[in-house]
Amino acid sequence: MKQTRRQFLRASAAFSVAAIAPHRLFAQNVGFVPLTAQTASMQLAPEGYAKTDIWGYDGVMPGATIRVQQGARVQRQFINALPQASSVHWHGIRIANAMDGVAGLTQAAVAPGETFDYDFAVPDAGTYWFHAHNRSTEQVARGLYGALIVEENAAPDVDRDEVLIVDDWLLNPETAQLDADFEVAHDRSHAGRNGNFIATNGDFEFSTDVKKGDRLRLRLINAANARIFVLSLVGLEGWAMAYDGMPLAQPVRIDGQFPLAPGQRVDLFVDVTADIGESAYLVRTLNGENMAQATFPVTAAGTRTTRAVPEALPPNPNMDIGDLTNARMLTLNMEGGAMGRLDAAILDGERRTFRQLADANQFWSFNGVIGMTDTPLASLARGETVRLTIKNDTSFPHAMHMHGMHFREVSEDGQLGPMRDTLLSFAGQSNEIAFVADNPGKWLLHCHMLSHAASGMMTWLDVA
Ligand SMILES: [Cu+2]
Repeated sequence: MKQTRRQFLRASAAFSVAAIAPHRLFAQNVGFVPLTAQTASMQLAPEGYAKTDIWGYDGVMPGATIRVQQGARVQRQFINALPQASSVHWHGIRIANAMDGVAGLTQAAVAPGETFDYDFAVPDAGTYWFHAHNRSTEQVARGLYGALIVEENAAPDVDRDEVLIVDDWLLNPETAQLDADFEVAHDRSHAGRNGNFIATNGDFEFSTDVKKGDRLRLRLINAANARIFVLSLVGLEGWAMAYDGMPLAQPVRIDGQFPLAPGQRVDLFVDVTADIGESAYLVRTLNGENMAQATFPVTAAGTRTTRAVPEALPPNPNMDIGDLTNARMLTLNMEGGAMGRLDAAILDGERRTFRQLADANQFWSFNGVIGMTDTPLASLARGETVRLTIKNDTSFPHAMHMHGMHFREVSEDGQLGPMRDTLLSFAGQSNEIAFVADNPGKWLLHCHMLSHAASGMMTWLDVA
């Protein structure tokens, strides 16, 4: 079956998930729900193509959504039934450090056949996600992720709550199998590993019926290795309610396109304004073309036709950054990559020329250093307020993710922006973020373009 790339992207056919029951390889700890990373296959490409071999939690991609109440505990016995060591990171949760799941920093990678008990409280309501954090470029691309939804204790006034995980896959158009070279130098030195097949919740023609006038909560999560989704709404009047889990003080009306970088989430409230018999859409714009990222056929009238602008979601605890006057000032210079200006940087304690770095398949530096070292970017006292300037002296955008703590962007006039855990920094930009180092432990700070993280863009903060 020969198709052009575009036809492949657009092909339409029925779709069904082949859910494979998890193997019960291991005894289960009392109270802990098993979460098994395992190989599986699913009909990702259109019918007529082969099923795609994936790695999934409990054999499905995305993994089953974990939904808990704010303040509850999450207890999962991670079971590694993969042929490769792995670990689970709970992205955006202000978590106890030992549960953060960063192989090589907060725990050892869990070997094949071994288990690890994750046990943590979720202090903040909102939209979070979990994903593999060992050899992430490969393991997330193979499908090891799912949504972690923390519900407000007072349910907001919406008719529906939908988790929409957007992702792309790099598939061989003949075999529908994932390109298994996860260390391509071109991807690492340029924009990262971009896929040629795009879908929502693993369904390239994701569709769910709605009623006119309904208010939906759409929880968008970008699980892609590198793709920045450019999204907009058609037939929906919408408001951004939260970024990266954290409620906005005031809902922000969606007007036009908005970006969603890898690792980022946005909670939208959307009112269905399209007429019965029509469809509303979440639209992605790519190379000047608009395509349906999710379709909402309007099949009936809802119970309400007019609505007030939504009230803000209740704030999470500890969202106040306080006074920045005496904040510690730090700088992170991001350099390297193709079309960059990096002449040399430190790799494994030695100064290497950019040519030597490229030979080692390493391309990006933070403050002149490539990748993780024993020395953190900064050692912070617990409770210390920090202002961190992130300078993007590269030719590519980066999605900087801080583990364990959320930050606010500081604008040039000193205003504080929304609280987030992942900052989209465009080429040539300088962004300042501020945060309170209130969570003790070793916290990774890295680019969520996973090929970039694997080729240099990783450091960490030590909070004592
Ligand atoms: Cu990057």
